[in-house]
Amino acid sequence: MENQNNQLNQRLRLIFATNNQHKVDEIKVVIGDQFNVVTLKDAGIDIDIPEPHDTLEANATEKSTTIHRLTGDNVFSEDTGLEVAALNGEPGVKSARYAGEGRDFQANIDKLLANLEGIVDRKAQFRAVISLILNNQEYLFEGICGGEIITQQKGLKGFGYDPVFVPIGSDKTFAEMTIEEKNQFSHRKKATDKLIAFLKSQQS
Ligand code: ITT
Repeated sequence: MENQNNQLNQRLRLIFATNNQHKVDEIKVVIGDQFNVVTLKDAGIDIDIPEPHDTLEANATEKSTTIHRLTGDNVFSEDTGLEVAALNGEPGVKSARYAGEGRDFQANIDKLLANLEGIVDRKAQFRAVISLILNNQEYLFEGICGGEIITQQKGLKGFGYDPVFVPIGSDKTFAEMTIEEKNQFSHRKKATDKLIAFLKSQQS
């Protein structure tokens, strides 16, 4: 037991600056017990972090620096956008609030499908940007998943635009996949893999 506690104490502790439990669930599957990932909730921090900027990078930085300023701890955050080619990259950085301040997943999907009605080119990508603040220095990691937007939503798992997004290499939407299946394709998994590789390189 003491041995186990020692191992736990030695793992690098990182606060994950998000209020999105789906992101926490997906990233925890990738990181496993390699690092001690602490959610805002676990850390007792109840804050709605603003995302006022017009790039994913700047919003990710805003989230990690806000929590870093508050705690002084090592922190990472993640900002993701769905970039649709025929819509000039929209909803992009506005993905969460595409259909309004209510941040309603279904309303966002309805607006997306309405804007793509009759459009043949359905190409899209999810782009995730992770901002890590480690020992007071910031590092950014990106993950991209290409795919297409289907015309009618399918599946009940996941969150956000998952029911209308089919990644390249699959015939299922993200909402028809388990977290493990989604992680075989996902933007978030790719960005997290880069984060893990970097953290390991800093430890050795
Ligand atoms: P935090 O800022 O607290 O991390 P959030 O939900 O506001 O959580 P983002 O600003 O990064 O996160 O996400 C923007 C929106 O993009 C999110 O609300 C979803 O609608 C969508 N989204 C992000 N990742 C997604 C994914 O893996 N699958 C489907 N939709 C996703």
